Amino acid sequence: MPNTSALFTLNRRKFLVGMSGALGLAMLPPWAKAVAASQDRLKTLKTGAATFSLEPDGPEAVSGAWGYNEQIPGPLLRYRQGDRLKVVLRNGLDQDTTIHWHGIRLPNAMDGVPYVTQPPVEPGDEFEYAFDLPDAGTYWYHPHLNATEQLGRGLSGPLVIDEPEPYPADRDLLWFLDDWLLDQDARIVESFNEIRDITHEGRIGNTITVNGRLPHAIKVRPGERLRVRLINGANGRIFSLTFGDLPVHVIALDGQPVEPHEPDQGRVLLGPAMRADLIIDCTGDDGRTVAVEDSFQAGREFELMTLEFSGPAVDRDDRQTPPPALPANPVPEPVLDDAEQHEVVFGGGMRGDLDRQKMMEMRRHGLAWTVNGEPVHDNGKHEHDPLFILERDRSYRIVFRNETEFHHPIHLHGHHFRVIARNGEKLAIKPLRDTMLMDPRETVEIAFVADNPGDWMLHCHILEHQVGGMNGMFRVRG
Ligand SMILES: [Cu+2]
Repeated sequence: MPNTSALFTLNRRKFLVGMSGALGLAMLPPWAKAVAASQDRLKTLKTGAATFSLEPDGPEAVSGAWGYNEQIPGPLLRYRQGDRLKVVLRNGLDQDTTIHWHGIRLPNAMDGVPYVTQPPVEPGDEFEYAFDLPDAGTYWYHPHLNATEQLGRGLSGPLVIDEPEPYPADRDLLWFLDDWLLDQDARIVESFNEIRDITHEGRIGNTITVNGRLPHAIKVRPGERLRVRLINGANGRIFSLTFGDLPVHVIALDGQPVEPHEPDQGRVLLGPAMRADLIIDCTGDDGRTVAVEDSFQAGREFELMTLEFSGPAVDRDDRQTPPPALPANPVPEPVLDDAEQHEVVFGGGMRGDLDRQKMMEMRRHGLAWTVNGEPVHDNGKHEHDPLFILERDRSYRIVFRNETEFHHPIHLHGHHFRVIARNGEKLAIKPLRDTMLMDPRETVEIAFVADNPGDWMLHCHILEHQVGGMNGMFRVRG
């Protein structure tokens, strides 16, 4: 087992107890039940205080959390492709909120960005979201207002849209990953928007959860083919996951189908807000255990989940390898030949290129990052001009230039884009995404059809970077 001491200082003991406790139980993962029971569609999401235990029936509850319908993570919303989502948001917080439906291609008025697409939902008020769901896939929802605190306290949940035909896997699992900054009494540390987090890699928690629980073991059958939907709901943490020697194929990224392929160097890299649908073939015999490990930070590796093989083997003779592709969603394909190009340059942060005086001045206002040379203050008042204005239904190339020493998951609202090149090298597989993780100093080229009119946000999804200036808007003329 890798060294976990750096990460689980607080919960290491409980974590180990939890692991050994889980080993003896033949239990279904909680999400297997939630998924099966989710067809009775929820109509209301109410924000408010929530308490949750890091272990099932654990005596110690996390305090200071906020949830939708008192659940951590929020309730699984599950629909079929083409369905209409109708959700009333009731705000039980003592501050404004909204819901952003991350990755859903929806009308601008439903995008949940305060002052841009709707007024903020004030305490005690409600707002009805209603829109069609054009794409199947794995998505999530969360506030788009005071996001560092509201997501940091737990407001976020999964949204799954099923393909018309069920995918041929034995089980469909969902792992909603999150991290929490807790003190010794399992209280959420209330130091949101710390300048150190803003200028570095965001707020990184000291406690990891999968579906609101500490890392734990689940039973799998020998030979079982799992579809695992990963969602990274953390404010700032990036995951880099390995799955022992099990055959793993990526079949979707950010909800959008991709040609099934083995992850690059065997690692699934997941920045904040990013999703991946994996097919994991549980090769091996009864009694085997395989660790799913994170090793994004050298020296801070930890075990995220454990797969315990038990029971009679699943017959795998008729299995296709690689696994079959998901049917494509109706996303328009950009035509690159004469596509107009725009560039967005991200700067700032610790050890960046900004001059010292500008950095000091920005810091005085809680800012550390620039978009095309200036910080864009996320004050919720929509006082910034669009970075670029696009004509409806035309194809565009956007070049993102990362002139910083940090990773940034850049998210575009209202559209999915093809990632076509990284550092000038054309990609063999050009995934459709809504969030692209840029490496430090990397240049990434994307392309998309601007088919959705409105003012859309374009920002880093490390929430402390967004609040620290790495934020922007682009306009698609209707
Ligand atoms: Cu960032």
